[in-house]
Amino acid sequence: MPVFSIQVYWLTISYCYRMQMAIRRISESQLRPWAESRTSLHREIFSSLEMEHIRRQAAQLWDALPERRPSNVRFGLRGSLDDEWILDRIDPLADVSPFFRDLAMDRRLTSIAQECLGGDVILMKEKLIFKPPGAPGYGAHRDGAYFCDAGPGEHEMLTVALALDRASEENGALKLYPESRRKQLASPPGEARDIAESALISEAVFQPELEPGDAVFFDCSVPHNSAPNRSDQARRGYFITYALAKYHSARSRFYDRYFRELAAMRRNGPDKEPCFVIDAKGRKQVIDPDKRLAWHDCVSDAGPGEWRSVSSAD
Ligand SMILES: O=C(O)CCC(=O)C(=O)O
Repeated sequence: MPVFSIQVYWLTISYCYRMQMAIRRISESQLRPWAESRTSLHREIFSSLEMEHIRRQAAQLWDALPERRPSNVRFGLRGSLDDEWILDRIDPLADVSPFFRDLAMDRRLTSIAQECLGGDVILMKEKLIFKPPGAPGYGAHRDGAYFCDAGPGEHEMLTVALALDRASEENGALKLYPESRRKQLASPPGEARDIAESALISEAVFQPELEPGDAVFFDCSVPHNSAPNRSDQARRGYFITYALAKYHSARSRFYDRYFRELAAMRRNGPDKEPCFVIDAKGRKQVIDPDKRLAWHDCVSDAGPGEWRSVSSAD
């Protein structure tokens, strides 16, 4: 082998080694208690039988919802790895799906949320992320940067990510950085609410592999991100955010702003058609780009609404 090639070879090996060393993974057993890390992992909250039913309900809801088009801000619109626009989530869904509303209020979830937050909670927001094959990852951010305007402080809300499908590194499982939650981390240009990916490169990452029915809880100060789904199956997760019950109008305050912001972005943004959706059977369909909807047309009559609080007496 010529000397030059040997040098390149060693440089490559040592670079890869350094990058490997730079990624510090926190294992499940190393995860600190909630008070310290504001992150907590719970296995098998729901049984496999229950999860089968929940997955079926998710598939039916996705295929049944009308108005599934990019101008409907209820659906998350994202650029796929193939450079196409896809709809990858429903946010919110409690007003159109009694099943998912009841699931978000299930005592097995709310009791953990109450214990973590130290008081009664309300359902502040929820979304069903489908993350079909080829869907991009989510950029690094703290939920607090997006949610705090609704009232609660970042330690007065938490998000639970309930796995509907197995979540792994390959299909873009959630990555959390609990040890970095108090750090000032640089933002990327143009979005002060996000965190530059480069700021997290040497931070300790907690990326639990989740089985359906497992859930990870984290408060709104914990930085997180995820990679694209590079597998050939969807990686669905139900992300539910609870807030302390004293912020009883946090839900409507949050969604009011969220819908307005998204509607403005989609109205003024570049032409996003054609747009595709992957149906529950994995088939790709083009979405008909007909009339645009105003944000208030996108939610049912009940609207995202305000929700009764869940008290320990429930
Ligand atoms: O589902 C994912 O891949 C990540 C979602 C996420 O980070 C979020 O919704 O805040």
